[in-house]
Amino acid sequence: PGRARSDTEALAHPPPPPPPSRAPKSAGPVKVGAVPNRRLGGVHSEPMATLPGRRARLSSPGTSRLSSEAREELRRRLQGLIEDNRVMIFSKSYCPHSTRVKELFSSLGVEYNILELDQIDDGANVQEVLSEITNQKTVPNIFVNKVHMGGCDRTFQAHQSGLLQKLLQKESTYDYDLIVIGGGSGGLACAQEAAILGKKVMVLDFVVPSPQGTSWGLGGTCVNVGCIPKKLMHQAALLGQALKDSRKFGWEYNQQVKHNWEIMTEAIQNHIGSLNWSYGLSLREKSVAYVNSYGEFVERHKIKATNRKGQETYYTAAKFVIATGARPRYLGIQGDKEYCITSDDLFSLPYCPGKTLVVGASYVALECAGFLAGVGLDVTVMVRSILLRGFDQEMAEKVGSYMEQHGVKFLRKFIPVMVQQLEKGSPGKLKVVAKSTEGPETIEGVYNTVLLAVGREPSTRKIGLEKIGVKISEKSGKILVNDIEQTNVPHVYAVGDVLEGKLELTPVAIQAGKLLARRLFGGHSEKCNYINVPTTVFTPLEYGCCGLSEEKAIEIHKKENLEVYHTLFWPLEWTVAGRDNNTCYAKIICNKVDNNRVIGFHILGPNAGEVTQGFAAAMKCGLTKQLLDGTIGIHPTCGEVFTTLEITKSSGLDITQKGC
Ligand code: FAD
Ligand code: NA7
Repeated sequence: PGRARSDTEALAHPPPPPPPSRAPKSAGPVKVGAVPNRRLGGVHSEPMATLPGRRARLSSPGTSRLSSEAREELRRRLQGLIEDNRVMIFSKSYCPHSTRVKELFSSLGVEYNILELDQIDDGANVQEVLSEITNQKTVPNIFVNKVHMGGCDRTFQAHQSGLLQKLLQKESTYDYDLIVIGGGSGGLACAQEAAILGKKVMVLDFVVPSPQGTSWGLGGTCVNVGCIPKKLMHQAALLGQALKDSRKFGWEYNQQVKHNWEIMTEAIQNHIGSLNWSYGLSLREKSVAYVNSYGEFVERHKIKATNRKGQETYYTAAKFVIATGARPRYLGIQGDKEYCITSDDLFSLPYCPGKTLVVGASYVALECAGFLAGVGLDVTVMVRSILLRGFDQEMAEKVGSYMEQHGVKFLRKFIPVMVQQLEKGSPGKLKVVAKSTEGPETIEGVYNTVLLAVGREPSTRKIGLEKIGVKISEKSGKILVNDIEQTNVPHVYAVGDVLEGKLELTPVAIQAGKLLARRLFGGHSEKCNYINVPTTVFTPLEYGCCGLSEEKAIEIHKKENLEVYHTLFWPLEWTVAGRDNNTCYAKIICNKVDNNRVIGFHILGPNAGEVTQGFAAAMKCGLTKQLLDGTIGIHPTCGEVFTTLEITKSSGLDITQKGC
């Protein structure tokens, strides 16, 4: 028997799904094949299917209420269904001719997709546009391997003459089942999973050099210019702090302790090189074709791949995943692209950056400022408005004030307006002119390096999306997808940093990519859950969190429905070392009207990421304050503080620690 696939799956942003009873459900094998785009054409003579009293009306082309834009969009959707399905039947659930055709394909054991026009809101519009495409006004309207068969009679005639069987036998004319554009966290995860599921997969990955000329290998942002080098440089800074602490623990050393940027960078780059190599190997092992070329759509199912030498090759695929990530933004002021660097350049900078101005105040900015100061550099952060936008602001301010107390300077409410080179060199000298965001005041400063960390631009504007009609947000440039990461063009999907309104984190991209491949090719239905994703800001005082910030919790649940428990704490390791008491901080936000469920988890302290990870799993399981109180802590650790939280913020009681 054949298998009817849900048309809501094939239609991006479809109208409300019809009742589940509409599609005959039966098991069936079948690999989809396709032939080049040809159309038999011809007017079909079957009468339009009707039921007494339920006559479907076709609006005549002249009186159509569809705007030309909506008509174009609908035409694209239908074209997508026709191209993406081996057998596509436009039908009406009550039409006996449609039923006969479905029975025919079922008896042939062929998978088919149906769109029941009487069960969708825009059925009449679909029928109208279909008649423009096929010159056939009636249903059923059938396509086999992109060839227009006609209606019921013609399909049966084709079956009798053997034409139908011939059409069904045609193999896919696409080069690949799946092409993934972008070999970073999300793209690699998706490609490898699809290959494991037996699909023919290609990944294109190409790094456009930064304005400073930096480029890197396979693996995307995280491995090359993100999480990995960032955390390793943070570790370099932590070791500097540990060296200072170690004297208190009895370590004696006489050598002058200083940090060597070149040694650190070389070691980190070597590690990254080994990761690039292992990604390539892993793709080969799974028979994923890897092409080091820049991909851009030229047709709905065709991309152009341009390599470093400018050679162009064309590839086709049944489905595409866009995972092109994002790149650092520039300010658009005089001197920024010429003289400033970004995180794309910092981690492989061949010389110590020296006195550094970091522009921006989100987590990339503060993390970089933190480890640069941690390895002994003179660092200033220029903040336009607030620290760590989007994060809990009480925590953000604590992160900032710790950095300030440990040598990082903050220039608040200023934005740079010009960067000028005073001296060339490695590093050279740059003059920065900045103006206040609150008045006419301008200031000047001289730095060796200016690091811009003012946000990231999704890599979506130069990949031919406009040619195939994939919608992006005009403002952010990010791709709009539904809850199955499908764009408005049904065979094109997207994961990772390119997605509008989703978290820009490596594990999120990986999870979304893997689950997408399983849904597309493995018969799974699990969707990526973007709720309660934990994250950590690796600033000198690390900040881990999961769930809602206090501000967001108040906005969603109202202050009177919340109870916030908090405390300052002093990690045991910091006591003997003589480091700050009453600086580390733990806070949970509980929803009183939902069994005191923990909806926000926040910690400032050493190893915040390690602590947060386990609590995030507990939150996935519905963690409540009562469950936390019933959990026995591990002593002596930082995490145990969450099992003994007693003081509510609303009580106003003192949370400073008097002893150890
Ligand atoms: P990417 O990993 O960016 O991969 C996209 C790939 O596609 C790139 O290789 C790109 O060159 C390539 N590409 C682009 N266009 C094309 C094209 N047309 N053709 C072919 N290839 C193309 N996340 C965390 O979870 N933890 C962290 O600690 C963390 N730290 C970070 C620190 C920094 C400094 C930065 C910048 C990011 C950090 N992130 C962190 C975020 C994380 O790196 C990203 O969320 C993640 O890499 C996104 O994966 P992706 O697959 O969407 O894109
Ligand atoms: P974000 O999170 O977009 O933050 C950008 C920061 O840069 C933020 O502090 C902005 O201040 C600041 N900014 C933006 N434009 C300017 C100008 N013109 N002048 C001065 N300051 C500016 O970017 P990140 O790069 O830190 O991180 C992006 C993602 O990459 C992140 O989610 C990680 O997953 C990896 P604002 O608060 O808007 O005033």
